[in-house]
Amino acid sequence: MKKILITGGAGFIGSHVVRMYVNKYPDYHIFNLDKLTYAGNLENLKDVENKTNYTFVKGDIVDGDFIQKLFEEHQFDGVIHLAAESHVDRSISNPMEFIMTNIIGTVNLLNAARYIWKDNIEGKRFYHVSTDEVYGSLGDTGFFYEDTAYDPHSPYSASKASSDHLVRAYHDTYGLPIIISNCSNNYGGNQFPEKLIPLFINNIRHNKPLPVYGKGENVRDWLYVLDHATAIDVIYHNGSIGETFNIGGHNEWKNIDLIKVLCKVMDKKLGRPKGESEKLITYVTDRAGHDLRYAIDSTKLQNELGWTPSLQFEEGIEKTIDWYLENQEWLDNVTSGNYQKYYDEMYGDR
Ligand code: NAD
Ligand code: TDX
Repeated sequence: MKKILITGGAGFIGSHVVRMYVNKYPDYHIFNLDKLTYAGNLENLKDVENKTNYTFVKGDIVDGDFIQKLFEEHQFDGVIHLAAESHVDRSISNPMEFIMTNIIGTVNLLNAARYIWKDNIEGKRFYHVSTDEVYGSLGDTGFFYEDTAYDPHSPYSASKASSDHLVRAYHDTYGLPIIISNCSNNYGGNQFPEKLIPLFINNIRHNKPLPVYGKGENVRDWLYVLDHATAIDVIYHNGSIGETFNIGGHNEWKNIDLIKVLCKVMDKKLGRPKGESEKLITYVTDRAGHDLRYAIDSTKLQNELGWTPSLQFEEGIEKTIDWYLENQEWLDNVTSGNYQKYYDEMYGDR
């Protein structure tokens, strides 16, 4: 039985990847390693927690000794590395956590994989999940390609860029069998409501202001989270060692236009008069170093590995809103306590 370590599996994207792997590959044993920060939530995985091919391990990737022992004990055949501090605004107020987890944590995993695979790399894989934000910001036109030069602007994207470079360096220097993907903005169920879409769905639900940064003119390329999970699966199994793949939906939205769609669909779902939720839109101080536009060209992934996104945005956003409305208890649980304190610090003066 192959042993696959998925890091950050209790988070948003990780939980969808863990579920897919546990159900799709009964001949793999999936180990989910997660520190359970504010963003990690085992409720996301209730439906797979009793499966015989699944094990949860609580632990911190920053703890190098612990990681080394874990790898020695289980002799993993593959790693899919998603654990990270992932929210740009938090990286602006507290960069150090991002440096520790995203950079040091990644190097600890690379060192441990290098150590246990030193005599045999046959069939082994270290898959590093990264973001399009490493490429920086685009103007009104153009796309990010796999060979676009890195130009990160936030502590978050700089820490992810740094981890990408280190992963590549371990391939070039030590021959570690790595693969990297850089994906655009994900949306879907189980996303912590600090990111734009679940935050605004939750605020509309509570009739709270919708804090639009700047003029709302920044553009993001949105991909449904299950399409990202499918891409990870295809790349993990069929991508060539040492390669990078861009993942994106060719689905660009100006923030303000996307927010208006959210408001319209929420009005319909909540039985509110047309235009009611839009009244909650509040323009606030822009995010520092706010990237104007992200747009991914995923032609390589489509041509070489045959992956395409399965959902149109209109369908995906409707499914997403339905998920949050059907899982209001999940939303209430994650928005209490710790999160509330963070929220007040973040938006209290805006
Ligand atoms: P998330 O914040 O929802 O989840 C991160 C998970 O990592 C959490 O479960 C958390 O507990 C865990 N974690 C954090 N620090 C840890 C540590 N030190 N040790 C062990 N576990 C730790 O993030 P996400 O949105 O699911 O993103 C997952 C990955 O995908 C990240 O690497 C992120 O950079 C990348 N990514 C995200 C997006 C997006 O739109 N969300 C897009 C492209 C790439
Ligand atoms: O309250 C808000 N108001 C607002 O206008 C928030 C939270 C965001 N925004 C804007 C900022 C961005 O232009 O919405 C856009 C999306 O913001 P986020 O959801 O914070 O995502 P982004 O900064 O684009 O980064 C996301 O995509 C790439 C993820 O958080 C990263 O983890 C991923 O790597």
